[in-house]
Amino acid sequence: MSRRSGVLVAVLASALAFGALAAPGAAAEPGPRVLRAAPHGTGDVCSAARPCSLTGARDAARTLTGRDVRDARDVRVELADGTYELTEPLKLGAADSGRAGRTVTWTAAPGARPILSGGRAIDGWTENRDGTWTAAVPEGPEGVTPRQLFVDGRRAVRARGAACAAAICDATKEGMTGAEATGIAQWKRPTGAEAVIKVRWRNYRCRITGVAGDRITFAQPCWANSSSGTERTGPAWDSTTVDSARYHGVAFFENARELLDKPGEFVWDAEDRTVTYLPRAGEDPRRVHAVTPVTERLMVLDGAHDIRVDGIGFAYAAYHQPATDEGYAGTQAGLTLTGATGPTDHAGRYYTKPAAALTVRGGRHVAVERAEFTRLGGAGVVLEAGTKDSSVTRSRFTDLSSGAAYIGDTEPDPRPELAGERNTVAYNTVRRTGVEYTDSVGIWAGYEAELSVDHNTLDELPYSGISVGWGWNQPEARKSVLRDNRVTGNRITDVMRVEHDQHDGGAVYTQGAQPGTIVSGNYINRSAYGNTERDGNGIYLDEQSSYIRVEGNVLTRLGYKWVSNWADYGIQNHATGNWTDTDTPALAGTGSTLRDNHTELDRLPAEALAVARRAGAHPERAEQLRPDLARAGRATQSSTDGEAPAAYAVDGDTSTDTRTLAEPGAWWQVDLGEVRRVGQVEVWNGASTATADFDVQLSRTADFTDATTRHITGKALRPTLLDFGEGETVRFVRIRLAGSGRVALAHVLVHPPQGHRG
Ligand SMILES: [Ca+2]
Repeated sequence: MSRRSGVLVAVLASALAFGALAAPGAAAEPGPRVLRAAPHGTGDVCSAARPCSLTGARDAARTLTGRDVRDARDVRVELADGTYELTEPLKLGAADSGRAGRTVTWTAAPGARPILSGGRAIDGWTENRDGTWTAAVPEGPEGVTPRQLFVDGRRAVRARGAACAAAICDATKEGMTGAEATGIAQWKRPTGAEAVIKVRWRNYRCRITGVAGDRITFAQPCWANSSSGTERTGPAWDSTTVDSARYHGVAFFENARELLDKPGEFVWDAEDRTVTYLPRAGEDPRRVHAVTPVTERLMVLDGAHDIRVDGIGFAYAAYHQPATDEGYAGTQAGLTLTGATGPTDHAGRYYTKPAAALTVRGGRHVAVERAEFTRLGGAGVVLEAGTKDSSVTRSRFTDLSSGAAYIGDTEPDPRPELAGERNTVAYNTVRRTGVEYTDSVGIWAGYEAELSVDHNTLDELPYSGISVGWGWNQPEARKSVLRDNRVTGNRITDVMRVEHDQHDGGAVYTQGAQPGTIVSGNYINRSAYGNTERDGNGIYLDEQSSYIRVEGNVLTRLGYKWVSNWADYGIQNHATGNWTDTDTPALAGTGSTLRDNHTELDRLPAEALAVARRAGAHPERAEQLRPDLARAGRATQSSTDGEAPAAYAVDGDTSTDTRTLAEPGAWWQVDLGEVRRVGQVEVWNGASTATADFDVQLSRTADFTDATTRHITGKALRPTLLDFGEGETVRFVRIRLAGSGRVALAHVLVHPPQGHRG
């Protein structure tokens, strides 16, 4: 194309875009004014041939939204395909908003998948003799301090070492011991490393600042905020600090050259300004595309209204706080305690949210649709500071260091303009979030009213799935704006994953009195799968959660209670018409009820399967339960300790446990009544007394002379699964200790082979 015709096309396109060719006097509604942006766009024409930058398009849009109400038009900014590398966020405010009922839409051009990126490429890798690669990291204007590294899109792991038990890494308010035993005393640069600690639902990460003999000290205020006595968390919360009795050691130290020993790990050296990476098989230093997140927020809408953000990707946004001396003193759900001082408060009003790629503050009618959030160092999206009537829908969140969506604020009784109201999070897919900050949740909401969390799919999460409400019954929090929230039709699978060692959560978690709130039609399958602690609840109405209805949910394969309302000050909660394969003790909340629930199921009825399949962002298959032959059998055990009879393992309720006396060869068994074909046995360990190092025996005869025996080393899980393929033809199933001790079991299921009725 000649230069001249190119200019002509540009002029035509821009004329079309501005609607200048519309027939004079046409009665039809004028179409939107269209502006176009591209990754390398410049100037202010904003046409297809001469696209603008993002800020250029924003500034051009300001002149088009119409200063005069009669002149108001919709404006559409179309982003061409490609990666928009941002060194600062794209900021939209009141001046960038739709006026007089009009909307400003930021959208992907037809067929395009534009991505806003906060990443910086790390290249110029050189190979070292030991097989690692090293690259120099340039000083960026905002300081490039790689905390995450993505190699060809795949997250590398900050080099991490082994766990260190509390007996060695003994923590106090001043720091901890263990420098000698862990080898840290000999590390070349221990002050680049962090200790990663998990206590119950909390996660802590503090950088080492000094090593003296066996003693290690940490950055402040990180360590002080991770310790007891701050008076800035709940009164009972000092039982979950790093210096508490519940601290059980360091999960791992990370980011030291001495820890770099597994393919896919990297280490950042702040003194040399280098990244060193141990490549995975098949990676070539001349060809890989390595990216580190640098820019913290990619899009910030502050005081904006009537804006749609549609079809845009957000990648490689950073979250700087954890790399500073603030570190990451996790309080709950991905929020942290920051600052060396702060108001005394027990209700979590001053906790700090994680940084998010897309931040909406004080928004009105902001709609985020079909966005893709991936490979982030922090969270996906935050709607806060009184954002109302706004939504995040049909978006995908994958591979995020923190949670996907944080909606609302932590002030229980804000001024009306600062209250979060009528927001919607619906039809999103949240998968593998909380990769680094394992206390974070998929979708969090603070003090919201009329919030709808509907038909989201959440999968593979370290802690709770959806968390709505705040306050822990503290006096500061009892008067709150929480009300009329809806958690409906979500599909939540594989949450509270065992390997992350975070406890005391659930697929759906609530706090606070929330009149009019309903949790219904959700499909929840597998929480704390394999854990032996009392943790992985289905729907967890924690503390003063009150006036919440739990109706028509399907809850299967849970580590603990299908619904939990343990506090007598969590009042008037009502669970009815739910389907589950376990049972739960009566709700402890004053005036709370369990009524007409379908419990202890070993098959889901068609109605429950239909609810399960409908849940989530897309219809999906639901896991049918397998028939249980043990349920109709006769259970016995070698002895019984107190009120813990053998029948508790075949009662269909994982919250009741059997228990024998401590004795040599203690056993529990079930007689199926007749010879049956057995394809699988599930052993669910007792919740408070664990069974370990035992044989599972299948036999045709009561004397077990012909038994098939499998030995399990270590503790049973919840559950330990034993597969017998096409099946063993047997009548008795026994669990027998190899040594001396107790057998304590929550549940033993005996299934026919897949596809058999037994
Ligand atoms: Ca039981």
